[in-house]
Amino acid sequence: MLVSGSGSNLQAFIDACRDPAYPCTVAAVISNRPGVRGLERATAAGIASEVLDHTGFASREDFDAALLARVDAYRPDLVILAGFMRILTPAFVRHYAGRLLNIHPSLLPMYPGLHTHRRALAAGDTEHGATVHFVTADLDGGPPVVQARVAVLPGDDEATLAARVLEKEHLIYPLAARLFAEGRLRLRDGRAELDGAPLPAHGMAID
Ligand code: NHR
Ligand code: GAR
Repeated sequence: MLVSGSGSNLQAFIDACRDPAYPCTVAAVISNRPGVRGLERATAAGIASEVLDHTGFASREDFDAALLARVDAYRPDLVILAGFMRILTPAFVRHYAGRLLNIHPSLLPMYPGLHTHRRALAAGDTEHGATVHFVTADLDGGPPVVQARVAVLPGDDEATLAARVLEKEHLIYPLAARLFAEGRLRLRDGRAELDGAPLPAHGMAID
């Protein structure tokens, strides 16, 4: 699992794993930023963790090559980006094609990139949400797997809206990983499939 910050999505997985019926385990947590809460959460849960500080690398390619080597050392079935804030190179994404998931805090394809809550508020949207998607070289443009909506309420600011979206993230991300672990979810010919049938363009809707 790759993190850059607070790791509340990591925590949702740690909590899901307390159920013996949950079919995933978190093999390791790698952060590109030292000292973040996500690393503390990993330690507290007895999960191996590492820091790979991107500021120590001359290029994105060099950082991603080192990251790939560290990730591969754990032989993961699935690589999960959870609040990971570095854009990954096409070489990294290709290496993990079909086994790399991200959660993005918007109703993709709306608002790829950063500051999604601010942008949804500025646009006057009445709905917002989060999307789990397979990662491709197209930033936040890979095939959606699961999407959850929330209402934007009068008086919302970035913090209140982000908190409402995060609650949904904590439900849909462990769900998506479970479907993958059960062999029900896969990427085929650039499309996300559930039980052998293509998912809708926005992914499975969870409300
Ligand atoms: N990499 C690829 N190739 N494709 C995706 O879809 C990716 C990805 C890496 C991360 C997460 C994504 C999000 O959910 C993600 C999806 C970081 C940035 C960004 O601009 C944008 C989107 C996402 C993550 N990062 C800056 C950069 O220069 C750094 C910003 C910072 O450090 O605060 O890498 O939102
Ligand atoms: C989450 O809202 C996640 O969707 C978002 O950052 C937050 C991380 O929270 N991801 C991105 O914006 C990726 N660019 P967490 O660290 O508490 O899981």
